[in-house]
Amino acid sequence: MALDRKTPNDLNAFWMPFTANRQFKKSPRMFVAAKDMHYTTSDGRQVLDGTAGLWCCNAGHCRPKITEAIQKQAAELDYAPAFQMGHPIAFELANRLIDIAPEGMEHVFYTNSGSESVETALKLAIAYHRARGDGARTRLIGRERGYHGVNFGGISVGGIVTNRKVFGPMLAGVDHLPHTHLPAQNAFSKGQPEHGAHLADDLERIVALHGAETIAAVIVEPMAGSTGVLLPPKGYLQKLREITKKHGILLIFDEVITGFGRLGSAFAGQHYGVTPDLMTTAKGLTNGVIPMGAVMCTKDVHDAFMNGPEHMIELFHGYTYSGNPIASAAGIATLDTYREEGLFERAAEMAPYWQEALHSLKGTRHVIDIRNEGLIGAVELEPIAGEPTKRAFSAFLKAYEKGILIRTTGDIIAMSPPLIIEKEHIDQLIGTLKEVLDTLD
Ligand code: PXG
Repeated sequence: MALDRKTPNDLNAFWMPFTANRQFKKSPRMFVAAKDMHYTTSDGRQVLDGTAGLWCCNAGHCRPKITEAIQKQAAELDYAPAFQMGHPIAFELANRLIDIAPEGMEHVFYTNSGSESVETALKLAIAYHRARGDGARTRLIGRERGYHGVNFGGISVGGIVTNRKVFGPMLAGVDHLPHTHLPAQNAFSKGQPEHGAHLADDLERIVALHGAETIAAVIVEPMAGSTGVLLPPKGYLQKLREITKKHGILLIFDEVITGFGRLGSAFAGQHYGVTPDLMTTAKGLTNGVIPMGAVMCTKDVHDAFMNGPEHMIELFHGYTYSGNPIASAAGIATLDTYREEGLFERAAEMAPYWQEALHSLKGTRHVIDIRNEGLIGAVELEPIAGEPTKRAFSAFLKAYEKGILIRTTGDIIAMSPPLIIEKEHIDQLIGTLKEVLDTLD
């Protein structure tokens, strides 16, 4: 399909998110269709999706069940409020989510994105303590290199400097754990690295500094995706859980990327055997097709709010589109697709092949580390001296020309293909990436 408008000025109005706008608009890369593992470009090429869109199309593209559910719902009940009114499928989806969530998660609060899920979870954490008469617990602890979306709460607890430094002072009362990247000890680890569980002990230092009675919650990605795939060292998450529990601090897992099968279990909480008090999700919840997020929490968190007169609203928070009917229909059809096709199990089955293919890149030019877990992989490149990010961005452009879609962050290439990926796709993805790296300056 040709683009309707061809002059560069026609691309001007859309200020593209997280994009080198000027570079893009000089030589645009346009997708016009997608099916299963592939995108079709505006010049008619097939591009293998090595990233499941932006880590969200876990079941692949244009899956019939999801498409049909959206079409049907749009024709039947397009929109209905969720403030003081209900519609059945939002409840049905919540129950379905709890069915696959880690043991102990019992309630679902709907949002429209990962960023909103994070804001919701942070607010819930602070309000939870207040509701229990522990109102001094307002501090939030994030982690260096963490990504928790782009809203003010999320960038405050987040730890990616480019996402923070130009936006002013942000939330007060935030502190950060150290990140878990120890390349000197852990480079080229397959799966979880051996070293670094002790980094969780830094929480004790933070507690000693501020006083546990001022801390509401710790938020971490169980496996940090956006920053370039940093895995939790063995034992690290267990320690975080122990220390938070000991001090009455809520633990929030940001599962926006790790949720819905990416690691071979429904959620990272199950994969790593650690259950948080709250978890944030989005992306794979609707296969990325309709914006939707969800925060899940324990009975303890939820029930703390359920007091006072029954006619009173218990939590003054929510979005116009919380539990939107079409998004809910997409969510149910997505969960059906995951279940019917056994996609979480499939991710686990494919993971060893993925790991070996990925680590076959060891020794390739520029490669200084390779990391993997489930159907996630990262290849870290030696940056060009004085020009950080340039080498990986060149790799991204060349890869696209050669028919594969990868993501880069800094000088790290990240991949997270749809869970329907076949072995020959893995071979193509990794083989093409090797060709790209071999010919890169
Ligand atoms: N938390 C985590 C852990 C995320 O990865 C968000 C929150 C925010 O979600 P929304 O829906 O508001 O974008 C994310 C999003 C990338 C990439 O290539 C990662 C994200 C989004 C876009 C690109 O690493 N993660």
